[in-house]
Amino acid sequence: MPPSNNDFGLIGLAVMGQNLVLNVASRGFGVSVYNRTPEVTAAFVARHPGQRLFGAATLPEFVASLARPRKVMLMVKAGSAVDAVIEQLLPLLEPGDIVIDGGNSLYTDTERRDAWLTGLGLRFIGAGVSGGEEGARKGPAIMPGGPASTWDVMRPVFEAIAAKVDGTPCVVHIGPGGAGHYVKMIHNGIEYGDMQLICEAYALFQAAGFSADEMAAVFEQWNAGELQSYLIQITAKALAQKDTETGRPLVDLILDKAGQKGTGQWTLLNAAENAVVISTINAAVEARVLSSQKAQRVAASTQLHGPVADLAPHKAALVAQVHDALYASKVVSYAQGLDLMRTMSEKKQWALDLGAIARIWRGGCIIRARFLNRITEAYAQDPQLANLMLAPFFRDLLNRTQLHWRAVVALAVQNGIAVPAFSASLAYYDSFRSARLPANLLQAQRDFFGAHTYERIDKPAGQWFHTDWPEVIE
Ligand code: NBP
Repeated sequence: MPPSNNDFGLIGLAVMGQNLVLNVASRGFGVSVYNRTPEVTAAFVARHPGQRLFGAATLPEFVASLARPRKVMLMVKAGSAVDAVIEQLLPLLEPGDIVIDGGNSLYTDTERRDAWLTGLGLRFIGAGVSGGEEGARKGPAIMPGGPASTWDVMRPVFEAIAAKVDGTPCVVHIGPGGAGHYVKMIHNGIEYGDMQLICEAYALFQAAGFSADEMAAVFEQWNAGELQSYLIQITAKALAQKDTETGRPLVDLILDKAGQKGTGQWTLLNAAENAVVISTINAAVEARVLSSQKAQRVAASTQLHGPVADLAPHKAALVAQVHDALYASKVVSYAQGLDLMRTMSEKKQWALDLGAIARIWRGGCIIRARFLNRITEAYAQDPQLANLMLAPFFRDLLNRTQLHWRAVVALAVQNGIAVPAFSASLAYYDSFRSARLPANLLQAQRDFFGAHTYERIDKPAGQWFHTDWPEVIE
């Protein structure tokens, strides 16, 4: 006899869905599951006997197995599949039922779906879920958007399945509408930045002649200190991994073409729309794009000249210098991501709690890291903080590390090693701390060719001037 009062339903039994279901079931909830391809459902349920799992062969059977108000989570491929599943569910649901999209949906799609379902009397939550397969199974970071009243209903389930750090669940109500998926998008953008910064450290160590094992030891050591993070930890393990076929370090055999699924590009587009600088994430996305142009790079490598990279003489000093360059660049990257979230929060009136967001990112998700505590503390001290770099802890850190950071970027440039994220972060830092930038000349140029006018430093702000510039004879 099929159940009629299961607590939770999940549609989409691929990697994320399966692991999330096991997580929910392990917390004592009765879970119903459905997958478009029914064989997947049957095989999944058969693999997990003894759990409170009900595998429905049809959607009506699935919906009928759930207690009211029904709580249905979608873990299907982002995009049109989400709309297709919602369309199929609509005739089966009743007002008050809750649909949760846990995939990586674009936040504007979430806003559209929120208006659509709310208009039909249903309740909708767009929830970012981070942590990949392992996070889904053991506890992800969850970023749910939607109305606070719907969050109240879902809170016990979300808090039970989320990762815990110091006993605190890595989930918080992010804000209304698309806020949850928006914050997940920024999380992914920051993840791009973190990964690229680590890869640039790796490139420098390689040029200095470090073996993969030596590098693994450095990352291992860093993981015991201020840079402790999941990404540093897995980097150490990835570098230490040997290929079973050749015995060589596996990383040496992996093709240097990076893939991407689009959340980084979405973040860039959003930053451009809001005129917010996220140059570290930008550099990271572009680095992946350039990496994918392998054939062109191989052809260019024989035609375009650069210095022969030799950082061997710097090997001893490099570990401490690169550590600081990585740390400082990471701070800049987070400062930029937080600035973008603050800007969007004001524009959309989401009232994002940036300190709480940093707190839930401490566990479960890919960017989990020790230093996120410092971000939470910074916003606790000053909720109106304009830029993370100005919080006392981060200001002191940047002041302390900037000389090493410069040394690393200079060394990289002199040796022809591309460090786009290190250098973009440093340029942001130097621009941000410059009381005067060369934009005065830029204003002169604009006024010269377009009569765009300019303000003067010796006259009150808001007074605009135009000069009759000399005629150009070509
Ligand atoms: P996928 O993104 O690969 O999606 C596969 C699932 O979608 C299968 O269950 C498939 O059913 C179902 N599906 C598709 Br495709 N089209 C459908 C349709 N028209 N109607 C109904 N079902 C459809 O799965 P995933 O990697 O587990 O990711 C799920 C979501 O979580 C995605 O949005 C993803 O971006 C996000 N996410 C993934 C990760 C990760 O590490 N993988 C991490 C964080 C977030 P089928 O079996 O019948 O083909």
